[in-house]
Amino acid sequence: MAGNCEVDSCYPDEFGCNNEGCEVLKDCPHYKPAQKTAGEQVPQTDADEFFIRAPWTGNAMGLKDLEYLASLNQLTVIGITGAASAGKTTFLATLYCLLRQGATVGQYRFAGSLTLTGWENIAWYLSWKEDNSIEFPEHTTSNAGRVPGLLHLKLRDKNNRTKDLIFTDAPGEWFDHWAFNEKDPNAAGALWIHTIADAFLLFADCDMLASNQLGKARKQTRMVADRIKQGINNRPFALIWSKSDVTLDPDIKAQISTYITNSPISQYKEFETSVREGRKGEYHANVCASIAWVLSMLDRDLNESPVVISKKPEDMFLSIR
Ligand SMILES: Nc1nc2c(ncn2[C@@H]2O[C@H](COP(=O)(O)OP(=O)(O)OP(=O)(O)O)[C@@H](O)[C@H]2O)c(=O)[nH]1
Ligand SMILES: [Mg+2]
Repeated sequence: MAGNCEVDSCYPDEFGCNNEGCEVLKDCPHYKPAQKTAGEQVPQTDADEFFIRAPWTGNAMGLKDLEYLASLNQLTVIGITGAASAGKTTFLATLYCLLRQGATVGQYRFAGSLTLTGWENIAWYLSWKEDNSIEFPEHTTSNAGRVPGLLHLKLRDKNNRTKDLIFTDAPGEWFDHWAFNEKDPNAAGALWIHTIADAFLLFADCDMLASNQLGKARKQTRMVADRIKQGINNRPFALIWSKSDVTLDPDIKAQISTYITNSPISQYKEFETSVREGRKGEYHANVCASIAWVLSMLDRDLNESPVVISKKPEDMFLSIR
């Protein structure tokens, strides 16, 4: 049961009724307000039962919200994958901080987000603190609110073409389970991401690979890569060497690269990234470049838009003569 509703993925206490659309929750056949157990008082106010909420809170989205968003725009879902602590959430926070400072993703610029609070929640850790220190986002847990947290970005280019991207910020444990057993119930979320994502970023943790945990890190990276490659078809697959500020033996990198590319992948590329900007800002540039590459690969598969002879070629409707 999701929150106080019998219907999976309906969150009446956060968004109002998603399923029946009831404005008065107590009229909803599926709504079950929290029960009092012996000795426990569940405060109940009118506002708990009579409320109309905005369709989003700005927080990371859940699956139901994805339906809402998908009904408005064509979405590109980027599956963020990799073992626990591989640097996935920090990468997303870095991407957001860079866009916030005006960085571009290829020809695209930041043009909005329905999950600004969700982005700010993770980017806050990296943002400037009085003592000039950097903190890292918290470990993404399997039981924290909605998982995977879906983070939305709208990008726009000079010709006003827009892209709606969804990034899946999932707990690394899901991929650890998935790597060992595809059918593990704890891996269902990883399987879902694999099914619906339009492209994948796999995080290889340079810090762990450079440590005495090399064996474990290498095995995890290879196993998740194998899973991603199953049924990947034409979907782009980027390997992100996360935490590249930590020096990693090039031979170890070459071994992992060779392993992943030993069977053909139609669209594959590697990027070195870090929360630190690196020499001449290369690691930060690569954060944006990895997403730009994914978008360019996905655009390659699209048909060219027809040329419209008109003063306003970007608007097909106004172009009708
Ligand atoms: N040196 C270095 N350490 C990093 C970097 N990014 C993350 N870390 C470290 O790695 C830890 C985990 O980073 P997260 O971004 O939370 O990793 P995650 O993949 O989201 O982890 P889960 O949520 O547990 O799956 C952080 O707490 C930092 O200690 C980086 O760019 N460089
Ligand atoms: Mg995380």
